[in-house]
Amino acid sequence: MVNEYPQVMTIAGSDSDGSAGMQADLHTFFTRKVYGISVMTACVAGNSYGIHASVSLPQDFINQEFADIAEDFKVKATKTGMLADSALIKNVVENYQKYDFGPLIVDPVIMTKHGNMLLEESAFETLRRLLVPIATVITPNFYESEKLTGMKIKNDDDLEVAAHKLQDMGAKNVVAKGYHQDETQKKVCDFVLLESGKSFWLSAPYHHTTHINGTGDSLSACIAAEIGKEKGIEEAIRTAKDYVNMAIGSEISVGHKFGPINHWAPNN
Ligand code: PXL
Repeated sequence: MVNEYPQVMTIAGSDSDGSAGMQADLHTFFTRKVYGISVMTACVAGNSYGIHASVSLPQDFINQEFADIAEDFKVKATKTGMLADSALIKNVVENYQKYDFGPLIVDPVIMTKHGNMLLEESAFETLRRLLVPIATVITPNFYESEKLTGMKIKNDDDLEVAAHKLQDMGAKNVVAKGYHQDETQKKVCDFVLLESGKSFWLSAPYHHTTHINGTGDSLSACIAAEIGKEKGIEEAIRTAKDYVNMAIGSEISVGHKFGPINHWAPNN
């Protein structure tokens, strides 16, 4: 009996403060009861005040990470996070296509919530051309939907149009996350467009908290985890929205400023 236990992979950057990136993915995998495998692409030095340095890992090293995982494990679903630059995106796409790592959930990470860039602007086109078309599920936030589609999104109708554009660009299923910058808003509503053409809105309360680091990472990681357990795509997306909503709603006291979400909350 080899490789029976569901294994799910993240291809992402390490965030030294543990709140986002690969660490948030692994927290999510752990609490969703899948075994987490990780290809590290980059490392970010930071804390709850912000990000202060970042480096990309050498391509040869990343190739070896992929080869070692492919040789030994049975990955049932994969997600991407921070891919830093164009060369790294190309390398990751080549490696993903070389092996069988299951469906791909793309979190098109461009910028942190606090304005630090995690993807070079010159790589936006590579993201559009190479990664969006192979996404089983793509989970852009509001800003990323604008950057990927070139649209200015002003309302719910625009978000629906953006989701359709992303599907036209090749992503099979789209979770276009809604606006959440307005302190007075009561809800955060995400638009979901499935491969079948079915679409619906998912809404959750807006939480007044500074502890939202890792929200997007955890949403896409939870979708990957559920798909890794052979749940359907719609169920995986609904579970992930509930999971992240509960994790945002139950603050843990870590760090002085912008803290993490609470990955234990959904299991309490
Ligand atoms: O949450 C986006 C994100 C992704 N990946 C890394 C990060 C962050 C945000 O801080 O540090 C490595």
